Amino acid sequence: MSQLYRAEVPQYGTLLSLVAAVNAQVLREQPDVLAGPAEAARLEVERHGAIRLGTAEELHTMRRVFAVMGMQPVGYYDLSVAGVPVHSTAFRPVDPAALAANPFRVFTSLLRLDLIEDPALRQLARDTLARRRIFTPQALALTTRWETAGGLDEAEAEAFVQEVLNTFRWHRSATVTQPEYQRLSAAHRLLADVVCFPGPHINHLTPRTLDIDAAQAEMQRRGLPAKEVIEGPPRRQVPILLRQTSFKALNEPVRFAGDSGDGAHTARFGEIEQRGLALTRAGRALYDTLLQRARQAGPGALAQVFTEFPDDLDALRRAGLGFFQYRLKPGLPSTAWAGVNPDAEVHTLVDQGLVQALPITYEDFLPVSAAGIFQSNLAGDAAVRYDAQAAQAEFEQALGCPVHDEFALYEAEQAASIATLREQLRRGAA
Ligand code: OOG
Ligand code: NI
Repeated sequence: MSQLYRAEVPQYGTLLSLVAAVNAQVLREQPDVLAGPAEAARLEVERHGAIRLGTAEELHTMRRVFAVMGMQPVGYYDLSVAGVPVHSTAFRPVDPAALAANPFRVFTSLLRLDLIEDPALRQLARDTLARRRIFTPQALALTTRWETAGGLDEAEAEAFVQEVLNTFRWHRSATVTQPEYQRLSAAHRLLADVVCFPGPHINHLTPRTLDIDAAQAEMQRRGLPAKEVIEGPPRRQVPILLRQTSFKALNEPVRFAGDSGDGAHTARFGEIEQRGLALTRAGRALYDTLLQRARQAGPGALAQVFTEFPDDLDALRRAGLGFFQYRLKPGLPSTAWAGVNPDAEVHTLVDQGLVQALPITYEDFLPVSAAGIFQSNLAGDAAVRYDAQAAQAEFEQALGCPVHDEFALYEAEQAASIATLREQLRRGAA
């Protein structure tokens, strides 16, 4: 997919090379910046991407297809509150070993036709979407084979990847006439993007950078049309959650159906992200409160408002704001923990110098930031307001299963590391 996108969107290649240069510079200056060898190994492959689907059936099949690749739906994001008529999840690996090998995630949105007011337009969208098939028959057959046989052999797996790649390609030919495109686009540009094409083209890919401020400056220096502001928390000593910025979508030529003319569409862009510590529910609540306060205070208030958020790993851990993996400090002689209470509080064990706390990286997304990324790529739209409710139950019904609760996944990872640690201490102490 990365090769495909680089070929189709040349600016993405520029973005990759500038991110690699910035990361190399950071690693020269701060060799210990990554949590461990697993983090370092995955840095080069680390990406996320995004697609937007039109129907419940498409989402349902997409869930089956991603399952073949070990990717499961995590989190529910309601973007209607930000004027974008979709709700979303992220497909990603969930177990720590799979995440360490390759954490590729796909932010997947489903159009909410219930938020489109004009019934005739809603019908046009529904009818157009009902006619398209976004998966090749071979992709569907291989997905079914994986489900029934419990796996694919090497050749089938290779064929599966090639077939599924077709779903994410860009199509120059729209499935609607020019006047239809214009009606849909006038209601919401996102509606046109989802409805008017034969498939859910991947609309961006996002490498991970270790210094997003430097990468943003470098985008501007190299003439990429960068978004004005970085979404998410401000720059800090200890990065938390996720910071993101993008270059704006390209204007791409489109041919409309039935010889109704040529035009242009903007959908595809490039993004960069910097990931940091996964926050507990308490940490996230503090983040949300401060973010809201900063937005009310207006541009430029972010850094000042966030001085209230502890910016030191020990403080974050002691305050219960972040998730950590705990492990025995490597290289200690086994006599070091003789007489240590295996059930002592982990913070005590850290204080005694026996245990290390490694920050767990945030693998998910942020709804306010995602809305900012959407908006900056739907150029020129007046802000739309929806009087909508989150609709997680409907989303999960379309999906065919509940989404994972992201907090529960981090909590389980932290708890498993503590259980292993206590087991080791018990054995050492015995
Ligand atoms: C998805 C935008 C959200 C992110 O990184 O938060 C996103 C889209 O534009 O379809 O990718
Ligand atoms: Ni993104």
